[in-house]
Amino acid sequence: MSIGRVERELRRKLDSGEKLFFLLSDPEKPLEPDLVKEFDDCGADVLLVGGSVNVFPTDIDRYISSLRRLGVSIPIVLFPGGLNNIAGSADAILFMVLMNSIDPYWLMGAQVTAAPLIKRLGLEAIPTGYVIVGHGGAAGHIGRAHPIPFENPYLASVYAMAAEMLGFRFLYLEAGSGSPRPVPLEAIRAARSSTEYIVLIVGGGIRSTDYALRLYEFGADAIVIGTLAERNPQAALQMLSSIKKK
Ligand code: 1GP
Repeated sequence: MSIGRVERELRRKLDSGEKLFFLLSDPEKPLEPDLVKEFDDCGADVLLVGGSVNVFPTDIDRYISSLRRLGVSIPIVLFPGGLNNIAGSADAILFMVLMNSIDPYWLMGAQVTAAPLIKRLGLEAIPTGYVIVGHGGAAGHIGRAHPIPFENPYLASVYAMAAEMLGFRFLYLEAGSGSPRPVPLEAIRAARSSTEYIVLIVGGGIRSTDYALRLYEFGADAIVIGTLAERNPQAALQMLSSIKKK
């Protein structure tokens, strides 16, 4: 499968040494379009939309068109919490396998059901291994994950190796939205040192700029910020500008 426009642009930025910042907006309680515009103007690289149980694709399309009307130009990538999160007005979709789910639905059932829809909508699919670490939050619960324990971060390496061997181009290590603890640095190191080209995304419970910067030092390519942007947008904007200054 060829690499699409969104992924190409992200890879170009990574090749030039940039650290990527993904803003997450949950369409059930979306970030205000004006705020998303501020993040866009400050250099956020992607707006992830999704992760919701209680939305229809039409809600997501309406949200995206309100962002575009305001001049938000950042790539909008779906981060699907289920088939109900697949909306045609996005630029791309993280086409994910929840690698440590114990439920065949999240390992292959959802994907085979979603694939023809994604094709019909003409969405760019970004093949992504999704791995729940520690707390896991709602994603871990809905996805029936068997999380990597916080105490055994080295286990991230075996998922990372398998992801790369299976041909995933992205790996997303997820502590869960609103997690009391983020993914441990050692898990990032373990995943990074056992892979060659995979784009490593880390999210869940990231609250401080110091920790965000350390995640990149340990090998993350992109971090995802949701809760902080909702609760303390100024702190999240400051985090973004510190990351982009480095
Ligand atoms: C959740 O990784 C994302 O899927 C973001 O988590 O809401 O804790 O920033 P937070």
